[in-house]
Amino acid sequence: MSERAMSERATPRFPSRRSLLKGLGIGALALSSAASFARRSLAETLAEETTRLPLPGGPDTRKLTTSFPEKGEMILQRTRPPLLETPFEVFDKGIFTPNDRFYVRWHWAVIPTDVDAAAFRLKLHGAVNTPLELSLPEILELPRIEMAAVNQCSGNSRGFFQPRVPGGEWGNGAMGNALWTGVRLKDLLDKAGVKPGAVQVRFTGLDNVLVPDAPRFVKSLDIDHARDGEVMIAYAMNGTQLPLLNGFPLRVVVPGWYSTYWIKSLEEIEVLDKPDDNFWMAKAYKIPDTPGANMKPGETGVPMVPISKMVPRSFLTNLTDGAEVAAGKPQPLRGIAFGGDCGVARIDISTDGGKSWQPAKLGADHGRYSFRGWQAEIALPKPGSYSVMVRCTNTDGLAQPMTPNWNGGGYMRNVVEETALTFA
Ligand SMILES: Nc1nc2c(c(=O)[nH]1)N[C@H]1C(S)=C(S)[C@@H](COP(=O)(O)O)O[C@H]1N2
Ligand SMILES: [Mo]
Repeated sequence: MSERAMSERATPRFPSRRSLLKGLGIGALALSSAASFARRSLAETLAEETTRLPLPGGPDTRKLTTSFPEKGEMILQRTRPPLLETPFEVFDKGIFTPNDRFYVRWHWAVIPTDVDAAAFRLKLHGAVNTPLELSLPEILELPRIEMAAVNQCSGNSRGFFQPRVPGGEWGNGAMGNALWTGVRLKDLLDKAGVKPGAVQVRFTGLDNVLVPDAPRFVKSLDIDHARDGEVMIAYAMNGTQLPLLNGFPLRVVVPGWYSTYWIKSLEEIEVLDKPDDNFWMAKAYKIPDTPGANMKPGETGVPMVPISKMVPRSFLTNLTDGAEVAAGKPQPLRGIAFGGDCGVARIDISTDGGKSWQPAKLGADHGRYSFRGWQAEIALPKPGSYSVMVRCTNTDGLAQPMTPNWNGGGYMRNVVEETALTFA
């Protein structure tokens, strides 16, 4: 029996939630972590098919895997802890990225492989009047919000950096868009009563380090950000419970910010009365404090700041690099875009290297943090090679740059994408 079939058949550990969820419109939210790991050997996992994903200097191909619980075919970057990339063609199929194709990234190898939903408690403590320990049913009873938002790794597209930089060598598939359902972090903080003098809120998940001296992966947000009414604790993704690998049973969603802050399998929220100086806040995930987080390779003395808001991006999804299309006929183009920390104002297309641009038609608006579809048509009368450029300008007036940024972390790439086409 396949792993998917096994996990679908497994008995939910928490059957009473069904009545609780009636009327919430989340029928499939089973609140059980029935995913199963390690049914295949590592060799089997590694011996699967490959896909083309050329990076400057190589490799040109990546392994595909279907061996991870609750996941369909994914690009295998690393087995343990799992780094799974969404194959790019998935983004052509819709504005929402299906849960079983949503990318996966964990820092440390000890990740939750089974969560007892009935015993699970979310703890909220620190600089609060009343520390809380909330069960999942208690959380499900709180006012519920829903929001479409892009989850993108800070290092999405890192593999395209030149010169290359160390880290997860992602193509463009370390991103995804989902409809998140959950509760406002603000409501939880208000329930506990934040004490005066609180400055930040720290999130810790169920994952842990393998070597005892390593710093657990924890991240913090400033108290005002945590209380903005948009930061949420999500228990559902695209209408069903979170896949275990994407943070079952609860994860932080920080709309418009890079996903490093979106702590998965959230177990603990701590209100801090001094700024968090742990490794992951003070040392890691720092970017040059320059426009576009850009610096020169080897440059020294560049002031660094924590990564935060996302920047606009756009992609052509119906044609891949090197595709052959018919000359003299209208050629439909379509794709996806997002504004970063605000909406998409416009998408423009160029077939002459950026000299002239034509506007694309925007698809349905699912909110400013969501992917937005776009469509256009080009007609190139003569056979030859052309490249199609797509540029997003967000509602703050920020447009994608024509030249790639560079920094040692491989963060925040958002150069205008170019797709080479042959018209024959
Ligand atoms: N608990 C926990 N949460 C985490 C991480 C982690 O290692 N542990 N990694 C973060 C990073 S860097 C990314 S890119 C996203 C990835 O989210 P996903 O796996 O659901 O796509 O999770 C974030 N939340
Ligand atoms: Mo990330």
